[in-house]
Amino acid sequence: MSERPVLRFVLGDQLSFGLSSLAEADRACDIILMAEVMGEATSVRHHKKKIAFLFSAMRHHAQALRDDGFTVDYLALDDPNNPGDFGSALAQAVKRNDVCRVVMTEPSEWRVLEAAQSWREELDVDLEIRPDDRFLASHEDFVSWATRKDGSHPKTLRMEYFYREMRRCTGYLMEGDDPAGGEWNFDSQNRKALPEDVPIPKRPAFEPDQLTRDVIALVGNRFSGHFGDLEPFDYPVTGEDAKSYLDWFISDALPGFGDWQDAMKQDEPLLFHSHLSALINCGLLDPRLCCERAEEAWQKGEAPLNAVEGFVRQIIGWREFIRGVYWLKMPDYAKVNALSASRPLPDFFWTGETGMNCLAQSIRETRANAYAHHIQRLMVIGNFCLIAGIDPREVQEWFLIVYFDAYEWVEMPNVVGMALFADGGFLASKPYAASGAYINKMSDYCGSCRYKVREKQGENACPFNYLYWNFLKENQEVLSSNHRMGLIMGSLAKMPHEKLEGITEDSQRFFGGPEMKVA
Ligand code: FAD
Ligand code: DLZ
Ligand code: SF4
Repeated sequence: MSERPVLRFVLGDQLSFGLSSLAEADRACDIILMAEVMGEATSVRHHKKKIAFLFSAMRHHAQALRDDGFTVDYLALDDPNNPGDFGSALAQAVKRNDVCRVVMTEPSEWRVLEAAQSWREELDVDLEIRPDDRFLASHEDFVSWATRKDGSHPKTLRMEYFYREMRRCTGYLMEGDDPAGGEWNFDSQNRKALPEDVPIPKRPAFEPDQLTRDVIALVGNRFSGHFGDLEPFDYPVTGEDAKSYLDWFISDALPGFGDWQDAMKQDEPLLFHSHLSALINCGLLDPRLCCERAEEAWQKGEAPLNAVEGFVRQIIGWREFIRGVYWLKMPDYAKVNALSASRPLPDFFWTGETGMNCLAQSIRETRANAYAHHIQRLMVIGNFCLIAGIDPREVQEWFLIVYFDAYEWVEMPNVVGMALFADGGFLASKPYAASGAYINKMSDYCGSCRYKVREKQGENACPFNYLYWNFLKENQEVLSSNHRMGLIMGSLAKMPHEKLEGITEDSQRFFGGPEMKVA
């Protein structure tokens, strides 16, 4: 009698050979299920380039698994028998392949994990859900770090202390028990404005093959109403191309990553950022490999320590910390709104049509590339949403739709915790609120803006200038108790009444004006 196969269900962001659900898989017998489903592609109306990237990466990964000897049951979106959701696709595959049980790696998102738990009850075979050990810290590791001896959680968590633990555990950039170079964090060296004459490395383009072209045609047909440009499409979509892209980053961009990490430049969407997040998040690249390659570059003298430490911190610090906070705080985290922000998201988030050049640039680049770098996300788009008091749920949905690295586990804490302070400071010690002066210092956007960054009041003044003070005023009660805001809240308290009135007037005019139009 032949053995019944085990069905190994691999989700779209689990495109890794070392996946826990594939451990001990029997290539001769077991079956891997992968499914493109309408329910996921429309759970929010994802950017066209994001869907194309993920479907192409999924199809290439299925092929790579087959080349490695696995049998893959791949359900394409346009398969006439595609039921359109994960649960039904799984139930059909269990029957079709007469499997004895199902194994999967834990979904990265709460919504999908909840659904998976319900599939257990509906299937007539066992469903085993295994931890996702592609992350360096397990849920238990994070909870134990974030919990006090008496079992309670502190009111705030700080990434820096978690990061030091991660450095100790991984041994990355350690010299015995001490951090390499004598400091844990070289961020103070990483805030330089970008001089005009610094050449920007050119990101390599990957020509779409037939498989990617098929996906582009499919997405063009089925998702034409979704946000964003589908073409040109030149992203890496295979594990091999992802590694060669990492090689490029390590040699060409990493050396400048630290110095100009906070800089922004007109028509330069990438600068020295890695563009690796989508590749890491969908599983094509291992985060450990990225850190090891960066450390090796430092050891060989090919990249300075401030750059390498900054990059490693983003991956073993921020990325892991963000994921820990998501699982610690869900499901309530989705609803937090500590500052009671309630304004609707203005239309220009979808059109890019605004006189505010910093926002127009960042949103148009997002529309073209399904990517914006961290400082555009945090200090331009996020900052605007914070100081204009946009409803966190609307902001969250926008961020989940538009970026090709966006999955709820990473998008949500970054939006509600880091950018909007909507969790009341659990994740960030103070709001990342800034006036136009910050954007002007870190970019060349203001030079070609219709607004005047040095003007504080009136129709031509940079809106970030008066919205910043208006935000502090509107949230005076909550923010006055934050000790890191002491100095600025003191200045607000001392501000002459007429000046404050002018700020309120400008802000009201702006909120009621064309920039904030909602269809
Ligand atoms: P780099 O600047 O080159 O950084 C290197 C790597 O570090 C990234 O590839 C990423 O894996 C990791 N990293 C850096 N910062 C963070 C962070 N704050 N959280 C998690 N990982 C980090 N990142 C996502 O992956 N998906 C999202 O949906 C997402 N949404 C965000 C929303 C907002 C409002 C903000 C402020 C940040 C968001 N980030 C998100 C974090 C960060 O902006 C992106 O990871 C980064 O811009 C991706 O570009 P990169 O690969 O060029 O990053
Ligand atoms: C984001 C996304 C999209 C657009 N489509 C699919 C899909 O068709 N099939 C799939 O397996 N995953 C997709 N994903 C990712 C999921 O929405 C979700 O983020 C992951 O399953 C993690 O929970
Ligand atoms: Fe942005 Fe203000 Fe500068 Fe215009 S002037 S680019 S709105 S910061």
